[in-house]
Amino acid sequence: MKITVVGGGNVGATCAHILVSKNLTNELVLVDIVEGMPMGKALDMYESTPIEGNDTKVVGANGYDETAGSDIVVITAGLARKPGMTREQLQETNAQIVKEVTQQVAPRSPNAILIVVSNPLDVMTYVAWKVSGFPRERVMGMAGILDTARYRTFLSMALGVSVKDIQALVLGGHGDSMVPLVSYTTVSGVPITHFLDKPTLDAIVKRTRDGGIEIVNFLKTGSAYYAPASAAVEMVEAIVKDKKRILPCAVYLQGEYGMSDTFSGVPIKLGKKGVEQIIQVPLTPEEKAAFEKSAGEVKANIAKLAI
Ligand code: TXD
Repeated sequence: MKITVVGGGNVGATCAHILVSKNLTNELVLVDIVEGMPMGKALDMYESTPIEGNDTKVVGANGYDETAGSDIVVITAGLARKPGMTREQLQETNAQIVKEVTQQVAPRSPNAILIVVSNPLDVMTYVAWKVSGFPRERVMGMAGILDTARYRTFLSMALGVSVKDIQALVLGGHGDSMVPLVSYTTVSGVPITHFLDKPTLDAIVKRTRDGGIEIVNFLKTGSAYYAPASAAVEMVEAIVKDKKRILPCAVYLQGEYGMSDTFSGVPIKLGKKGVEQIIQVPLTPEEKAAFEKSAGEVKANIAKLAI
C-alpha cells in the first residue's frame, strides 16, 4: 500500500501523521510546493516511527515522481478560508491548483483512488474527476464525514451522552446549505426527536452548517484541520481495509437523488474498489427540497469553472 498526500499544510500534514501513526500504509509520500517543507515534515514523521512502533516509510517531495504507483492520493492542496470568506471564494484559485495537482498525479498513479479535501469541496472533486479521466468509483470528496461529526458532537454536548451512540447523516454540498438529516438522526436507534425539541434541534442544525466558520473565526489565519484530517483518514482506512463502511462522501451523481453531472454528499458503501454503491435513502419533502437546493448550488458553481 502506497499513499500520497498532496498539500503538506494543516490538513495534509495532520492527515499524513494520523495515517503513519495508525500504520495504514507501507509508504507515505507528502507533496507540497513550498521548498523543503514536505521533506522536513516527512523526515520528522519518519523519525517518530521507531517510537510509535510503525513501519511506514515517509517521503517528502516538491515534485511528483516519488508518488508514482500510489494506491490512494489525498488532495489537500489549496488555499484555506480566512474570517469573512466563503468556501466559494476559493473556487477560482483552488480549481487551478487541483487541476495542476491532478494532471501530475493521475498519469503516475493511473489506478489510484483520489480523495479530494480542497475547497469548495464538491466543485474541486468534480475538477479532479474531470481532469483525471478516472471512473467515478475512484474519485470522491471528503466533507460529509466531517459535517456529520460536527453534528454528532453538538448533539452529544446537548444530550450529555457519548458521541459514539449518536448516528446521523449530513448530505448535500459542503456549504452553508448542507442538509443534516434530522429524520435519520438517532441515539442508539431512538429517534432524536424523542430527546430534543424542535428549537434546540434547529439551533444544532444551524451550528453544524456554520461549523467551519466557527473555527475559522477562532483561528483567524486558517480553517479547521484536526477533525477534517480524521475524516479523510476514516475514508482511507475504509478503502485500505476494505471495510465496506457506509459513509457520507461527495460522489459523482448520474441520476441518483434526481441529480446528474454533479458531485454531492450522499451515503456510499466505501471499500477497496472505492465507491462500491450509492445508497439512496427516502427523504422527507423538506429534506428533498433542501438537498436539491444544495446540490443545485454546486452544479451552478461547476458551470462557472474555467478548466
Ligand atoms: O471538509 C473539507 N473538505 C475541508 C476542506 C475541511 C478543512 C479544510 N478544507 C480545505 O482543505 C481548505 O479550505 C483548503 O482548501 C484545503 C487545505 O486546508 P489546510 O488547512 O491544510 O490549508 P493550508 O494549511 O494552507 O495548506 C494548504 C497547502 C499549503 O502547504 C500550500 O503550500 C499547498 O497546500 N499548496 C500546494 N501543494 C501542492 N501543489 C500546489 N499547486 C499547491 N498550492 C498550494
